[in-house]
Amino acid sequence: MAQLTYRTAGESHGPALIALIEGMPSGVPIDVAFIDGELHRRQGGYGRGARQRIESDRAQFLAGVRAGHSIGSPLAIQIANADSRLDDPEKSPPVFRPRPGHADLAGSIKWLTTDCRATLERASARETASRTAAGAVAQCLTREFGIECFGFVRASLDTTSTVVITRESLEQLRVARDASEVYCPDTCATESIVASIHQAKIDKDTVGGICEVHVFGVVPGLGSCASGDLRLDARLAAAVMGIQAFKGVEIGLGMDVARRTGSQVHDPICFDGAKRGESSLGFIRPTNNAGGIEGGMSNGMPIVVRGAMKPISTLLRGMPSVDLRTHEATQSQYERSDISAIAAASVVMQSVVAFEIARVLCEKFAGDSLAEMRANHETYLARARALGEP
Ligand code: EPS
Repeated sequence: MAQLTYRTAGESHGPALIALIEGMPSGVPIDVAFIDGELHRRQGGYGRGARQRIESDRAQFLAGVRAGHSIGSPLAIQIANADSRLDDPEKSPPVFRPRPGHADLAGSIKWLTTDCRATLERASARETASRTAAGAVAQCLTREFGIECFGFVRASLDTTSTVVITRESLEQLRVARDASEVYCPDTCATESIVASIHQAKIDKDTVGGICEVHVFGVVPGLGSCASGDLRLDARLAAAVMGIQAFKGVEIGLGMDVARRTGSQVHDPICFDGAKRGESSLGFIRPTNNAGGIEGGMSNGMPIVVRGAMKPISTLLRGMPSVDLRTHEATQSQYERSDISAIAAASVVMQSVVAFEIARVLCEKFAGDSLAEMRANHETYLARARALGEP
């Protein structure tokens, strides 16, 4: 069967966005309410622009689903764009003054044009609606294996939340996150981040931040140390860096591993037979500096990924730029945009991380149907739990 993959298509102001998912086993319940809920969350957050009042994203399944379940064929999802105007020269005029930080300059040179419009339409983070839909479908699969993904905003500018994320408190954390204007389950940090986005608006400036995703319930052995491209951490890093505006990714301690000695970094290994039934198979680690991944493979601890999003590159006040037609110095062109999309980015990041987890799950427990995957999963766990037994 095909490897689990997805592709997206669509421009920000074209008729629709598309996600095409291949390799999904049959029999997976497709929870449309959950998928639309994730699309709705992605549209929210303090600092979003006027576009979100125009759109109300919904996933329309065009293929691959029957009676609420996947049928083993490719899934095609369409999300309609209400603000469709790509070919209207008045509403979508050419952009000749590229925005520093956006795809405008590099893309217009790449495609040999002085008009950045076509580049910016595809580079736009509107495309992340498709990824959110694909990732939400992936979560319909991972949930069947007891895997829970939780994405939120950890930091922005000089505010960093110290909130502790545990599986036991996931329900409360979800409620707190969803009540936060910036999807941060920490009231003080939320207030501070909202205040800085508000100030950026006054200053005609923009704000980024750090998103974090925790994945609970992943059994050991997903991914592989056999080659670099199969490593789970490498795949997660590529998936997160593939999100528009992301400039950094960390797993577990991340960059801080370089500032500590081995004994301060590596997580001791203990065994508790009473916890054999859990996803760790009883191999308890008092710390999780590895972020749930060792040797490119899941180790049974929660997977922890952080991603840094730069501030939005469309500034109301503009930035120094040049006119591509004349090469004369000018200010960058303003296009309607957001002040901050960090809350939305946390939903997108949860989705792309979930998709990678679903992908390695399908590799390890390959099957054409959910039932076959489940059987392979149970056989593996039974054998893994029996290791070391007399
Ligand atoms: C974006 C510019 C804005 C954002 C957009 C990303 O779009 P518009 O120019 O239509 O106002 O709102 O994000 C979305 C539309 C979305 O749904 O996330 C950009 O230039 O990247």
